[in-house]
Amino acid sequence: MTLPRLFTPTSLGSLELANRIVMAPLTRNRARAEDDAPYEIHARYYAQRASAGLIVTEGSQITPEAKGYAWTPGIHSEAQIEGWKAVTDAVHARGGKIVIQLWHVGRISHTSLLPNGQAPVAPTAITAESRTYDGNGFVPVSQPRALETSEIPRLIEDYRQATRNARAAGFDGVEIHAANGYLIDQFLKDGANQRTDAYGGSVENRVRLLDEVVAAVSETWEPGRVGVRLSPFSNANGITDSDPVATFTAAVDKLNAYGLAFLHLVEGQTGGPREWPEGGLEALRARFNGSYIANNGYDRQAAIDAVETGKADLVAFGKAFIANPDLVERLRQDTPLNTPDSDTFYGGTEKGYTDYPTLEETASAA
Ligand code: 8OZ
Repeated sequence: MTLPRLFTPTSLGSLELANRIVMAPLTRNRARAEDDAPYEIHARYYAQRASAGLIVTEGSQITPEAKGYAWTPGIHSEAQIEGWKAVTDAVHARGGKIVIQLWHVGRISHTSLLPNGQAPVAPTAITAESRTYDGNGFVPVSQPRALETSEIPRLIEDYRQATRNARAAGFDGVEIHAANGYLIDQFLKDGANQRTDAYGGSVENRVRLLDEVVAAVSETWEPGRVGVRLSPFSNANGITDSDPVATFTAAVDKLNAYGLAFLHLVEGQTGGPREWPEGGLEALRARFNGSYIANNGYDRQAAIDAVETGKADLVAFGKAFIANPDLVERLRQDTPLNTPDSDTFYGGTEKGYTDYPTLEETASAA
């Protein structure tokens, strides 16, 4: 039997990958409380998963104002860069590739998580119907304030600086988080963006922030090391759009100008049903001129089929990677998978993080 393409090497922009299985970005809320830095347990966790063709890290705030949950890591301070350097060294020592997800939550935050108790920033001062985790429990997100037009250049500069930091931390590239109802998605979707300046109103205006961020990030590093994650049809974090096919057709057209490493789509509802308007997802995928990473609810056979038929170039797995550090080997051998424990997804330390056994460990314990 020949090896399915899913398990074969590929190039992704400037990167050479050992296979087409991607570890999806996964928020785990285990950064060091005093400085939001990753540390030894993160290096161990990611190194355990280095056989993925590509690891996309958990979302990492580009500035203190970009933070929306307790204990998420940042990529804006020296301590954070140093912590991430240990992570990238550990992954590279095992032959893996790792990009960092650059994250700005926009309105999905709480004043208690932000500098000086300030309000979250958003395209428009509309409070999301969503909750966040403030370190004690789930709380409704705070009322945001609308960004002034004059603040946008500073925001773009924050993305540039985070990209420089990612490079200094030894990453292979970055993924721009433009999905799941966070800041860039808030600009894209008209349920959250009612601006009357050049960043709101028409589709052309709503895709402007994404376009400017991608331009800045790819010029700060190189386009072959930059990917973008979108969730066109997702209502995650209370976001809506009146015409996602039109909005995201315009977004993909913008992205096509850059020669990016990849486009990574959450297909349907984030972590939920794979639903979208008839042909909508397929049209977006066909319109993108680079490598396509598919995500959302794939199992082994669906991933093999998607890559075999060209529906996807790579497939990202989330929960399966939480519970299976050796997911690639398990999929290759078609062996049973460990079951993820949702009680330990968010927060804590090693338990449910670095203690899931590999096949080998399970065999030697038997
Ligand atoms: C789960 C919990 C908190 C944040 C996303 C970054 O949905 C997240 C996230 C997921 O993109």
